[in-house]
Amino acid sequence: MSVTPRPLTATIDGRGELSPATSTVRRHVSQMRGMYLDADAEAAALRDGDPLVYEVYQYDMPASVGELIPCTTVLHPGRIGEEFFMTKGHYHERRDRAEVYYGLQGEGRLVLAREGAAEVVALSAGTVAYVPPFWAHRTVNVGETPLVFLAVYHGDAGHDYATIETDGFPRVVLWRDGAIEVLSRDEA
Ligand code: M6P
Ligand code: ZN
Repeated sequence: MSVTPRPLTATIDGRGELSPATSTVRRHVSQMRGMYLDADAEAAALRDGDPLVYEVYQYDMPASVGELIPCTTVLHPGRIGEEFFMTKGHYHERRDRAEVYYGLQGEGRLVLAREGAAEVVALSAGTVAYVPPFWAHRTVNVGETPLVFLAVYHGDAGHDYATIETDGFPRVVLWRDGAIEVLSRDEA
């Protein structure tokens, strides 16, 4: 039985942690096996202490459409080979659910994909980004400090990671020849 939430206020501290939070996710390279292009670099990172890639601090709400779930993500700086640290990325299980991101710190990219189409937009402090229904979304930290952002999405949206694990994203964001490059995955 779902509980009707009470009004809530929460704070986001200087490192991006939402408090109070009811769930926390910490993803290391080992929890994203196969998602980076460079398998040798991934293996080296796993041998070299399995770095923490990102943290998510969420205040869970009932899984119904009228609810909104707030969460913050702290995506650490780093690379696996040429590829910048990134989130796993997901579609919403209910594909017609949208999401809003608000950038708080750092310099990143939001990669969006739908049926072969792809868009990559900048996400930094002060950016409001709208993830429309039906678009898969992944964030990438292209800077040297943590990328921190707030996300708000529908209570019943759900996360579909399996489709991304199978299909991947059509764009990759790399550090190549001294510059940030966005390339088609097939040509990278
Ligand atoms: C954002 C939101 C969350 C998501 C998080 C990490 O904060 O979209 O719903 O969990 O990013 O991304 P992912 O779930 O793809 O690892
Ligand atoms: Zn989402």
